[in-house]
Amino acid sequence: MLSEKYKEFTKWVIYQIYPRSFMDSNGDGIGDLQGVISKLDYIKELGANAVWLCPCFKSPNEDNGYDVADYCDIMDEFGTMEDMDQLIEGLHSRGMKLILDLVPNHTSTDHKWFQESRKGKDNPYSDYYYWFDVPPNDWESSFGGSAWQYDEMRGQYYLHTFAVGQADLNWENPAVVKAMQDVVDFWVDKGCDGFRIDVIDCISKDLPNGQDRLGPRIHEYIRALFGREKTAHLFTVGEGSTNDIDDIVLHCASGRDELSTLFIFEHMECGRTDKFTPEEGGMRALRDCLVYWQNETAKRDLLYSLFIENHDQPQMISRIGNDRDLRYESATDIAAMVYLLKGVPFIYQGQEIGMPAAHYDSIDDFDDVESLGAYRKYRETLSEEETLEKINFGSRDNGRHPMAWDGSKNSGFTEGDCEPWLINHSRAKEVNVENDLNSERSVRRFYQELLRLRAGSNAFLEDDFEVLSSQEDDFFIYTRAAGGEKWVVVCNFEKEQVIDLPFGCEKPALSNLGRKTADGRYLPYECAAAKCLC
Ligand code: TEU
Ligand code: CA
Repeated sequence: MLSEKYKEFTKWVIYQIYPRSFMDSNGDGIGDLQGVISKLDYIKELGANAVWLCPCFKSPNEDNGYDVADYCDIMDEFGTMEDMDQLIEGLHSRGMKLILDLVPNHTSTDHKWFQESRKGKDNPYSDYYYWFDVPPNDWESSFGGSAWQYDEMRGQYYLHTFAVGQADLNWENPAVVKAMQDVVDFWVDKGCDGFRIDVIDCISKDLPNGQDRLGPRIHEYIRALFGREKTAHLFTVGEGSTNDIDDIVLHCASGRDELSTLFIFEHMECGRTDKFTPEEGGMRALRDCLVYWQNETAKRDLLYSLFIENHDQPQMISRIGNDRDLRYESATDIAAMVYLLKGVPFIYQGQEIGMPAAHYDSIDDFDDVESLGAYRKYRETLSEEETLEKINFGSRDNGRHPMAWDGSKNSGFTEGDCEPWLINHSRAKEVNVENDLNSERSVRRFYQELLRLRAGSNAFLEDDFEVLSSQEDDFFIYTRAAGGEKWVVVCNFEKEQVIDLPFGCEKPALSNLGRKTADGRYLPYECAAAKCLC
């Protein structure tokens, strides 16, 4: 059984916002906090009760805010601290929570700590980062090239696991631990209810001798941040890279005083062999992956994070569904597969209108530092056309185009004459909030109904989870139950087929194509959830 605290968190429904691309309030082509404030009712009406904001702190934006230059100040383009206070107030007055994105592994090289540190070995900030006369290993940056960068001023190399402008902090230095605790406390005092923690598994390193990137002191550092009296109530979701259940237990078991949950990314690989290469059979793969993690986390009373997309991933429906003529069906079917399971739902902006992946014919239309690095790498061996195919398939920009609110020139994202900071989504004229709401088949209305159903019955929060389909089936059937009430969820895959059930059911309370019965002939990507008569 989940602990009481974790069970409470399964009632949270978290809407993830990429502020740069969500809503621009002042016509400069860049989304901002006032834009977010103007859409709080839109988010609440969806059925979400929490917002996770991707980093909104001062930053030169080499990696769109994941290169923080001041953790306790707001990015100029996004607004001011007054705007942030107003946002917190706007959320809390609606009974909603705020989750901020903490980036403890690295700072921007513009951060004062780095600017001081590079001045020399006797500077008080000297040991805030990893400095070596000669790179101690051949680690590569996640965005391509060496992870070691020579700094002229200091005359030494520093470590950057990500972009050159993202210098890794040295957590071995107690002053760094203290500084990051102060950042957390600053935001807790402001009313922040939780954190998503960027690459949390990276913060401990085995340098200079170790070859493993994941160092031995990780648990100690996480507790220093979140195992304190002041922080124990927070909801914390770590972004890690582990798929090892024992490792996840050590981070997330209740009583460890570390994290509430970790994102497990295994299902992101469904429908691809690597980030830039597609693979068949994605729906089956997604089902099997979800089943595995439901069972493993339930056995260990871990809180699981239910997510389909985020700002680092192209849209799932384009990878494993049919994002052309069955876009509505696949978007809603995948939502039913995932969000009626046990865990905390996260919904990424645009997912609620079935936004597909975008497509462009020129590399000039891409911005993301990872995509540009991958482009250079693939271009060494592939043609321009083959390379662009890969970049379109895997680019992080897919989820970062301006949110499409309507079909106007700049999709209702900005009213100014400025071009949006990133080119409009290539399908924004067709797929946008206005069109979705005007359609008989609205993905957003389906999400609303789904979240209402989920919030309305304990069956969707408790442990009881049973799978009725087999791995050979091209559909997914599972049940959820609590307190004598049992629900069945049926999600068909690509083929039209008859699906039988071993028990009778009420008329489906949720269905993407208006089904009258839970069993019988299912169209491609048709789904239903119904109360069982057993
Ligand atoms: O991403 C962490 C991470 O490991 C990425 O390399 C991720 O696997 C990649 O984006 C997938 O393509 C986090 C943030 O979510 C990402 O936006 C940042 O760029 C990165 O950390 C550095 O802060
Ligand atoms: Ca703006």
